[in-house]
Amino acid sequence: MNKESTYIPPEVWEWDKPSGGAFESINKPTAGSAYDQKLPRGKHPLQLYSQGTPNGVKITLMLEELLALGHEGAEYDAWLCRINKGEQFSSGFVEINPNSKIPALLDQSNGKEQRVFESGAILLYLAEKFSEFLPTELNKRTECLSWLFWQMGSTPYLGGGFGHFYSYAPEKFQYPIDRYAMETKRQLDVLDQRLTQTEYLACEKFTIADIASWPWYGQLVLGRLYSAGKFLDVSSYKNVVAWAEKIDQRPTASKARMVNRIAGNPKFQLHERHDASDFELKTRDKLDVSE
Ligand SMILES: N[C@@H](CCC(=O)N[C@@H](CS)C(=O)NCC(=O)O)C(=O)O
Repeated sequence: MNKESTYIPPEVWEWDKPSGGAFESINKPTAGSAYDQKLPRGKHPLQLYSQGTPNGVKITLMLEELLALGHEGAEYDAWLCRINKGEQFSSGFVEINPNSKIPALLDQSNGKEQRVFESGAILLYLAEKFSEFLPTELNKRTECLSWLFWQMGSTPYLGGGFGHFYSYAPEKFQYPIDRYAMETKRQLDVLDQRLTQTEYLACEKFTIADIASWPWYGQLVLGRLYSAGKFLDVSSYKNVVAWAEKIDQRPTASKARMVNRIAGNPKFQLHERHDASDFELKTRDKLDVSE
């Protein structure tokens, strides 16, 4: 970075102009709802308000896994919340998640209402509710929660750090790209070394720790995130690649990636999911794509 482009911060920061980059129209320094609108509700116990980003895919992967195990109580309506249009700032969404970020879940089972926000909290809620994907033995349960919290704490450096400056920022700045590429590679090495010890992140079984990490680190090493596979030399993290491919082969994985997805091949975009048959009948290629 040369001297002319060095930023000298004022004494008090003020929001006097949009920040530039892919999200400038939705980013602002205040919280709360921007307009009044109720959220739609479907008939199923679980109502998911989300978009098919990696954080969204964590929850659809968990729900499809629970349904594959036969848990009828995990039936869900997935409603699309278009974050690039600012729909996370509707009054209805903010009631469910005061932090205005997808994914957000409302459990309306048994005539009660429970909101859950933050993807890690949603995974833990569903794991406890259905007694699945969270080991009961203390040592393994603790290991599982350690990796779950590792993902929640680490990934903002991959997404908000590396992904933002490599893909979305208005210009390519070397300092942040170097800083976050280094941290992202360090995190991939953490996973790679861990996966020499166990088959899955927490233990020999697939758990919510894997469900939380795969949509980010799995997609990254499979070359589906930020077109950064070559730049980060992801193929050198052989154990992470093998782990990612194994999870990718689960029948639920492709479904999970389709729900609330609004980009890419229309065959793999299911904007809303209200029934298992929607994967066959209601993808974008099969609907009138006039909206
Ligand atoms: N820590 C949150 C992060 C959620 C998050 O960052 N969601 C993004 C999409 S992946 C979002 O809703 N962004 C909209 C915005 O920032 O306004 C979680 O894991 O649930």
